[in-house]
Amino acid sequence: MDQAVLILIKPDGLKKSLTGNILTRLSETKLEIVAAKMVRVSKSLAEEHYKHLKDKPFFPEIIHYLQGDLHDRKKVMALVYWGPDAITKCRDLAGSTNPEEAEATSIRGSYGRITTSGVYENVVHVSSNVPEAEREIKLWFNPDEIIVDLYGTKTVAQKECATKVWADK
Ligand code: IDP
Ligand code: MG
Repeated sequence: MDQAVLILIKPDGLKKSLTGNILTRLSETKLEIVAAKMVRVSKSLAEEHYKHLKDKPFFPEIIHYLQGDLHDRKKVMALVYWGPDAITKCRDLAGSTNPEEAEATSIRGSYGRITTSGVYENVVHVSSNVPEAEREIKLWFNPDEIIVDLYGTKTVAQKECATKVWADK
């Protein structure tokens, strides 16, 4: 069954220059990349993304982590992969949440670490199931940033709104 999955290359992955390695590993899945962008992560986006972990003791730390505060890299790369069994394929390649328990050949097993304060710095995020993937993709992307029609859309009329465009030379 075709599925969509949100992948984030987290700030530690960007700081360690792992983008190429991670995308190469993910290309083993033969899935299609249907959206990609760099994102500066606001506190509210990070909190909404991890809202299911709100009550965990490590919640404040992972919000700082996703925002790039721990790595002086205030950005993540967000991608949507699409194709047969995309979620299982990408989660298998990513490996376990705890990088010390992740298979050594997995992305997290190869590149992740646990900080002295106990945060699992595991270089990538991968959606964990179909409803979570839909929730996360809708949180990180607008419909017109994705090159296939994944979910239902509607057209809304905008009242006068200011949009940034390129300045004349
Ligand atoms: P996942 O990323 O494998 O889906 P989640 O449970 O959704 O795992 O946790 C989100 C992120 O929070 C993890 O990727 C990791 O960075 C961090 N995290 C999860 N559990 C722990 C923990 O027990 N200690 C420290 N950090 C954790
Ligand atoms: Mg998760």
